[in-house]
Amino acid sequence: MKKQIIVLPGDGVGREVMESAKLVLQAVASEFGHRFVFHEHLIGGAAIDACGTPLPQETVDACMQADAVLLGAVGGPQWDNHPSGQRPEAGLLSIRKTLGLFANLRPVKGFASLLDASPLKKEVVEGSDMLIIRELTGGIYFGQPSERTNDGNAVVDTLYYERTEMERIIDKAFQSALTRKKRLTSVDKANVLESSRMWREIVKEKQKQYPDVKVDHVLVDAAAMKLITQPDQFDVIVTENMFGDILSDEASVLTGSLGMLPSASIRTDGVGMYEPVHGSAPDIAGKGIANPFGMILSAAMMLRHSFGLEQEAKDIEDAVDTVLEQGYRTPDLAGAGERVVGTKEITDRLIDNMTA
Ligand code: GGG
Repeated sequence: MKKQIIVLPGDGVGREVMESAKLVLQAVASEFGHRFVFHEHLIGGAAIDACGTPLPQETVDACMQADAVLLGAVGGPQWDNHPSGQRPEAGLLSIRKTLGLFANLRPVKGFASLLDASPLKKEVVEGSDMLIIRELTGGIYFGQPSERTNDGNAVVDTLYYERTEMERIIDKAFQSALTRKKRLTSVDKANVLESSRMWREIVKEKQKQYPDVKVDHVLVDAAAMKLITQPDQFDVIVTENMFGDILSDEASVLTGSLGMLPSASIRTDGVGMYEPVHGSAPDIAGKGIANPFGMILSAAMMLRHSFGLEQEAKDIEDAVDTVLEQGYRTPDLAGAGERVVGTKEITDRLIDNMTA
């Protein structure tokens, strides 16, 4: 199989973890006789510096032609209050919107050997396995106006959703629930927000089409608490953009580190984009110690969802499991008695396991 993959390393640790994902994919390609051709393009702060915009048109054009897109991370303090007035994150939001990637799938599954890496009690974390589905192209991250008003003394952000935007993500969540335990938790803030009341109405309407799926409605504040006290209550969670962003970062505590979580941003058909849940981690960028597993597991999601390469994806996931069982850890996961190594070494050990 030959595939054209656009790589958007972005900023900070994005570049470091992307190198790891490319090495792993090259190892998969030679093991299974595939050809993955990587084309690198700019996004985020790196694109602001080079082109004055966080999302150059040539990056958009390349993504539209691609078989899949891999993204590292965007952002960093050097672009806060940048003279151009541009923010790196605008590039990420814009590429998601432009490609129509409305469904962000964030699987949260702990590796057995990382039970001790979570600050939560082992009996709480053990067995947690859920899929958070985050709406990705609407809500308060996109609504207009979003600006300072009243001579800078007031501010407005707009939470705007079209009914159809809610319907398609909720439908996707019901379909995903059917492939898992047939349990769906819809998270909203329907006691306060009109948008959440419409969201809840739509979930109830859709439920009629999926009678085999058991549905719970949980307010976002209660969901935040239950996520880390009773994670076994959840299988598929569906929620709007900002709630999903926050809850999935919180859920990473179950896996031991935010660096462990992959994600897939997809649409009904067409190109998908795969990126770790973590950001650019400016505090550790350039030190060679970033955890590459969220990025590598995102590459595995790409193989499965965009290319239908189930065995290849599983081999990567198994190799992550094995390297962790062998005791290798990046510093974010480290505990007593483990072999703490950097990004490059843990990637090499993972590849050794895949090709052994
Ligand atoms: N790899 C994810 C990333 O770079 N996150 C930084 C960020 O700004 N995220 C906002 C979002 O995911 O909506």
